[in-house]
Amino acid sequence: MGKAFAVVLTIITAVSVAIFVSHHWWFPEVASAHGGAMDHQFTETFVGAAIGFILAQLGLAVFAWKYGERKGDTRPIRIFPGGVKWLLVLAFVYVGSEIILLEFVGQKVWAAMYFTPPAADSLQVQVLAGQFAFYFRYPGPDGKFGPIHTDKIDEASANFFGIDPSDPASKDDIVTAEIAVPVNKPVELLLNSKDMDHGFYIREMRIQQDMLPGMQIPLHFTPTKIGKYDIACNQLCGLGHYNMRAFLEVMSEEDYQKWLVQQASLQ
Ligand SMILES: [Cu+2]
Repeated sequence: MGKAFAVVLTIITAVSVAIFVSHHWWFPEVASAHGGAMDHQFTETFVGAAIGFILAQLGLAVFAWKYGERKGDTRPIRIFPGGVKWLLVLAFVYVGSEIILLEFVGQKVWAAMYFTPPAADSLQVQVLAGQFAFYFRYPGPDGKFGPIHTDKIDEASANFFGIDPSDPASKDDIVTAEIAVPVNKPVELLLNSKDMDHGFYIREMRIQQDMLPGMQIPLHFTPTKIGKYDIACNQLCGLGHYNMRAFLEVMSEEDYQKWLVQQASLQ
């Protein structure tokens, strides 16, 4: 029984690894400046986890082969050398060192996004998530966002950000239902939620960030490819979650300026 189990386990391990190795790459093509480093890290993590997986499964197979029950075996039941305590210690060290190693090699890419301030000339865009839509706000010619007044949020009058119209900083703000940015220019998003936990995820940009009520969370990236990209909410936020999406349009500088003028005229 032990030997049969060992053989089956080895076959399952080999087939699983073969499926992963022969599979095409998981993500769509990178369209942001930091995306390459992110993919590199992803590959490293994947390979590291695969080595751990193979070693653990083969280790299990070896033990099953060697110590598995045999017909007519009257010897006493064998236990791990040193007893259960050392088995647990080994498991802790094995899993723990894998996690610490991955944290250690992965923190560089993460820190480059979250601990490095955005470029001084970044285009700032405020994002507001609510059940079940995203809205975007550009600061207008004065470069200033008026404050969000939650009590003034009113979908019926399209005041999604709770803008106070008498506030001079808010007067020129441009609110849109999709976001457009010029290519190769750093962007800093200021993420807000008005009701609950939402997610802001653009696969091609390799950005993903939760959006929480009461917090304005900054997130910066530089788009490098002109195109239209899906923005998905990736936190299950209610019955309409499946329908919560918007688009990011990366344009040439010229098209972006035209788009901005057009959006301003719609306010
Ligand atoms: Cu959502």
